[in-house]
Amino acid sequence: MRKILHMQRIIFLMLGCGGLLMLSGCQGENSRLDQQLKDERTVVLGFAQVGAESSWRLSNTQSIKEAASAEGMQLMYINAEQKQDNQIKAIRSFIAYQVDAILLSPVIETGWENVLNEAKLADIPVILTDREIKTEQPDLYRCFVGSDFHKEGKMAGEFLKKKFKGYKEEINIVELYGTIGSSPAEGRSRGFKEVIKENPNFRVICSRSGDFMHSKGKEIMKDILDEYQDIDVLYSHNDSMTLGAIEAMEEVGIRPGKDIIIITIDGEQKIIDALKQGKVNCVIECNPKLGDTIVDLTKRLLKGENIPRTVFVEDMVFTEWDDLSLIAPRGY
Ligand code: GZL
Repeated sequence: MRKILHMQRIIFLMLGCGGLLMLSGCQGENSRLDQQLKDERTVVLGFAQVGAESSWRLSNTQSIKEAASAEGMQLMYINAEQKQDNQIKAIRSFIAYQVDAILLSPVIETGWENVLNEAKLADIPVILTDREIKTEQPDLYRCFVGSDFHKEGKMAGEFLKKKFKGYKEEINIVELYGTIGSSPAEGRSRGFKEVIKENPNFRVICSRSGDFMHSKGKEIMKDILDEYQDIDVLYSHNDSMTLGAIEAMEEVGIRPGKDIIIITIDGEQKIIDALKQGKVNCVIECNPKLGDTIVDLTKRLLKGENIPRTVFVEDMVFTEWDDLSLIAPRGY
């Protein structure tokens, strides 16, 4: 009976999520589903991903898919296209299907109590991957795996202090903000401002959201360059927006990395190449390859082991002062 129920749930879920749902490794899913029906022990994970907005995100998704596949876990991946409603729908579908665990990268920090309480009532554990939530109910998720965004912001501020050590003039800073209300954008902004406030000549003259996207980063930087003539620094919350901003600068004859100092976060290959070309001055890495850690923690959780509440991954800093030939290929 349970096996038939299993098949019904799979069909329900695939219909329920429309085109957004992809069973990772879709090729030959019928044989895979047959296998799943045969093997009651296959762990099924529901993964509500933010979207596909940046190279970082694509690498993060791939890392989780590969790690789940390597462990023989079935991963139901849903690309929420940066909409919280899509993630909430996805979580409800995972609950209906009775997945073993839910992986959630919450597009923004708030608005999760109702649906995560439904997961709790269904006795389905939730692991937060990459981004965090703000809640008064700590038992809504079991673990967060990702970067320390506040620390990333502080590292960006520390570079700026070093870069302009001894300067007395006013330093005008433009901030390209990530998705408003997301934990990476909030943390990166807070950490950066905590550090630079120690230096009275640092001034953030403009802060606008490019939603972590290349196209919006370029569009907003164009507008800012029209409005402000005396920009010394760009602090950008991710490389996709930075690459768009560099295009906007070069289109009007501004030399990125020279006329405007650039600090950016993620560490994708294209931005490391720009650092090597002198177009960027500091790259704060945000490691997207969380898959192995997340799958290991999920396995331990499902075995009934206690797992840590927070697992921060290590992030490196690459600056114009480093031997850039030592940077290994980034893979994203
Ligand atoms: C950070 C992640 C951010 C990346 C962006 O962990 O949530 O979202 O910095 C991505 O590239 O869009």
